[in-house]
Amino acid sequence: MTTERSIEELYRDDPERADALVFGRRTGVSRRGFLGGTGLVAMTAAVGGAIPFAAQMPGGLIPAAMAQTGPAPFEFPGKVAGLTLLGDRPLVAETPEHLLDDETTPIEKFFIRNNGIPPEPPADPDAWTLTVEGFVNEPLTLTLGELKARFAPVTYRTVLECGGNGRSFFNPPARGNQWTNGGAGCAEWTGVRLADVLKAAGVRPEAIYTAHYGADTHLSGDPARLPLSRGVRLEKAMEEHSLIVWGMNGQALPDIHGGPLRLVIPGWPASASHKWVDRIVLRDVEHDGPGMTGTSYRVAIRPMIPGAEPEAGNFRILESMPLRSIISAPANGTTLPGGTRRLALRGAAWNGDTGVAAVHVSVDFGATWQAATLAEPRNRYDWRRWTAEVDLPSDGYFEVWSRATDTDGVMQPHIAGNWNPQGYGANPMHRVAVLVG
Ligand SMILES: Nc1nc2c(c(=O)[nH]1)N[C@H]1C(S)=C(S)[C@@H](COP(=O)(O)O)O[C@H]1N2
Ligand SMILES: [Mo]
Repeated sequence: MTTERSIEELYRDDPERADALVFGRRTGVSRRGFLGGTGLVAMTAAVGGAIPFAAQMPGGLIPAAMAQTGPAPFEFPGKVAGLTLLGDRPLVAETPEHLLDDETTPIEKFFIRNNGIPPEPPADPDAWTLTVEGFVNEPLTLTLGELKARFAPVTYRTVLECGGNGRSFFNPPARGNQWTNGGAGCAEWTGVRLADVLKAAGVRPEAIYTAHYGADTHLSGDPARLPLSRGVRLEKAMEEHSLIVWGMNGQALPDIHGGPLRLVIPGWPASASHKWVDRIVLRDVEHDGPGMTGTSYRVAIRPMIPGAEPEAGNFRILESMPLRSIISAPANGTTLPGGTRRLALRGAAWNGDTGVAAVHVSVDFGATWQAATLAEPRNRYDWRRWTAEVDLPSDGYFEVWSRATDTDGVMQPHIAGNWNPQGYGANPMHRVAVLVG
């Protein structure tokens, strides 16, 4: 099979076929950039330098330097200009990996994911109400002011990550926003434990699932339709890190992030972290709101053929998020002065319900790996920041790869596996191109 040969061999033997194999004569490729011309020479010219470890590059991997198009310009009050706009109705914008370089993701860099139209900000945030009902002993309606007064406040730094994060790495492309790794951020969330509020309402023994409702409206303008309504198993809702939140990074929760009140259910798809939350219903069955059924937030039970028609009954709801690592410095496409032989790297790694045990980096397409130094997480569901220094043997084109290992010893894969129609769970190693000289 040709895919087992190196890119260099492929290009040497049959440049045209190599281009077809590597860059694909298929429609999905345009979003990842297009290389005109043929051969390793053209590839070298396109990336602007020699590829010293080209012989080790696995077949079928497009050089990271070419695996992208320029970001769409993005302007939004309170946000930096460098976010990548993925959609404007509803508004969706991700944080490029190099802007996830802070210990705690600042609000101005935090990704945005709306499914509908946000509500008008209330004149008096403390008058916002939250109702808890369904399988509870005593339905409860509390104002935000009462929530703050009645329950013990807590602050955790936890990752909020869109269920579709990494979707753009699927091949063939999966339906939905084409997130790279930036549908995630790690912020300090202040609020009260969801468990405390549910207990105050009295959880009945039949309750097994939550359903979340908010004040945003459907894009169609139809008041009878909900933009999104997801929920989680009761055990997850009762975890100590599952919060009802009014503060983000020490400030009042911004409108765009669900202010004045939202849920933060860390480790699970952020779609469960309902923004503008005003009602939580306890159910005796799994929730069936928009975003809970069909192939929405669902992954294949039996692995399916990539691109195939989904088979009814072969899907389960996505719960704990997959393992991911990013290189936040240097940025993809960085040029370093000729003669640079040592390079400092920074990044972050996180996963869903367990934790990160290690991060390794490679500058030779995974032929050799070196361990990064990990900072301790502040609390469960925090990300782990990492640093490393690597040697570069010469001038030329390099790719820095990062690969996390979780506390069960499971690593990130080279490519996005377990293809599913709406593209959940893609967590390949992160790759950043650098050019020396
Ligand atoms: N009410 C409401 N809550 C919502 C959403 C939404 O559209 N409406 N989107 C969800 C999804 S899919 C994600 S990824 C996160 C995004 O949170 P952020 O915009 O604060 O980053 O909010 C979740 N909560
Ligand atoms: Mo999401």
